[in-house]
Amino acid sequence: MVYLDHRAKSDPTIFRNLDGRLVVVSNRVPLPSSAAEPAAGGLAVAMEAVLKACGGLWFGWSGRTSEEGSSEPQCRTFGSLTYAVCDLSRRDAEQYYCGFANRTLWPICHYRLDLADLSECNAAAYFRVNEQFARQLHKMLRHDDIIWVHDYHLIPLAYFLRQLGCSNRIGFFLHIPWPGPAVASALPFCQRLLRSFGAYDVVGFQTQADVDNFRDCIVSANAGLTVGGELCEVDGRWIQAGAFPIGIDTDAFAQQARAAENNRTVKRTLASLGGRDLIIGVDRLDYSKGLKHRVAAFAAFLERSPEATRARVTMLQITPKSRSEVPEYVRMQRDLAEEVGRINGKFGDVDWTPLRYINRPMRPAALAGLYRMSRVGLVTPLRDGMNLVAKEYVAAQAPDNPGVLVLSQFAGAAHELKSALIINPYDIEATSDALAHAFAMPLDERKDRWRAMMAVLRANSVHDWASHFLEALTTDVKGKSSDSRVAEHSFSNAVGVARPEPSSVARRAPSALPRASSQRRSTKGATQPLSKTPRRKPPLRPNGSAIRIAKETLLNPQTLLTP
Ligand code: ADQ
Repeated sequence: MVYLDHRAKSDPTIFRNLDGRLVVVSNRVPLPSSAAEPAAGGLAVAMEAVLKACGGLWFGWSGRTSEEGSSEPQCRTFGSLTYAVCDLSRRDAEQYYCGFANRTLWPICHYRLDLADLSECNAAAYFRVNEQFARQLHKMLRHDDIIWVHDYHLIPLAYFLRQLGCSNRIGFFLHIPWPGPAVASALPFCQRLLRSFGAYDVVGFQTQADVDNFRDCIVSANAGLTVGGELCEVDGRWIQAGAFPIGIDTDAFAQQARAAENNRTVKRTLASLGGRDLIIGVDRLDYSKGLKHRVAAFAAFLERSPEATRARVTMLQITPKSRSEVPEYVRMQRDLAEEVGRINGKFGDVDWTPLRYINRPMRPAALAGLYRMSRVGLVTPLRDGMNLVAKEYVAAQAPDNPGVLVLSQFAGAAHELKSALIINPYDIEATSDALAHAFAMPLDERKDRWRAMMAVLRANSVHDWASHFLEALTTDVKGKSSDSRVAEHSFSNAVGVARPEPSSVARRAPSALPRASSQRRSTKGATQPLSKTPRRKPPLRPNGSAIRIAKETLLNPQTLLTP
């Protein structure tokens, strides 16, 4: 079976050798106020590096709302890179962004069915806004643009672009986990969502486990069929679904950490510790990050390790608030602050605050220095697509005296950083034991583990990640153009294998389309057949009941990766 090895060293010239312009689409676009101002966040930095190397267009939501939203994107160009952003109406921002994206897709993809809002009007807004974005983007597209769509906010975007006659190569990368059918089937319009993946040419996930889950969902929701390798047929089109684990700019981050010795925040922190060892946690304030479990594990560690209490080991948890407009986040914020107060009250002393809890973002240089001075990086998400903090912590360490990474088995990063101390974050005692283990670990073992992890990070930087994805997107492994239908002969000719026998194919029954066939229109005379199966209307009502959503929503633009 022919498929790309995403772990092979990338070809950096791919950025420059793209045949067409690169168009990146993400929910939020970090519009700089000047060409010199760097974008914030891993994704932003990575995409900016790629777009600067090859030029292109970055399209998405401005993060602003107005009564009506904007009908035309506002564009700004810096050198060869154009940013195009649209405002949303308040209602759309509330229902699409705070609603379906952050209160339905986010919790379900993070296995939190208990927190999912299954409101039908939010789901409708999600498809409506995606259609709106597609219309606005379509006007700006050239025939040879390569389009790369990011994250769960925009799953159906390509479907709507195809409806408008777009036949460009379109790829999608999901930054968060994709659950198996038992969980994903709780999504309102689950089949419709899954079938809209069929409009992409390449769909990328963080881990092979996510890919496997996706393939299982396709089959179990009757949305398509899967064959060996990375190919799936979804809604009559072949898509390549593969794992493309995201990396960081390893060497640049390591360099930043080395230089951070002179950083003011780092110096102040060091002085305030008075020689005590530091454990560091860095996360957006999000229930997926396992913060409640983490502080409980730290308290258990103090409880169970008299030496740690005597040595006054300190934990620094840097956690900027996020999604404060979503009620679950407000509750979590309050509960966590209370718990931190309780732990400090119980263990603290007049000159020792065991748990320093900060709700502010930090500049990357300070963050890199704080990672470097920390004896332990404590990363305990209950579920995470990748978790870049784990990778940043490793990259920031001093080679001659590296700290220890304690990492949740439920982070995508655990699939790569196997030399970390891998823990089950739900198991508070095991996590507290891992902390004790980390402090007792001899220098040689720390060095060995760090070297192994650093080799992994160096072999797959964020630039490798982008270039692997773009290689896949610009390589026609399926022997088809984006506007072609699945053809028996083109499949076997292109990949050099016989079309699989029906027995080796997980088959789906004819099923509903993302939209009724009468709505499949095209513009400029370019028809875009999307399915060869008989069509039925999709079920319109999701299961479950609507949970009340906040009416007065204050959008708080976040500069982190997945606000
Ligand atoms: P996030 O859920 O935001 O990302 P993560 O991967 O850890 O999580 O990335 C967070 C980024 O924000 C890191 O680069 C980190 O340095 C930065 N950050 C966090 N707290 C900060 C603070 N206080 N100050 C400054 N910077 C801070 C989503 C998915 C992840 C996936 C990424 C990338 O949820 O699973 O790894 O996208 O694909």
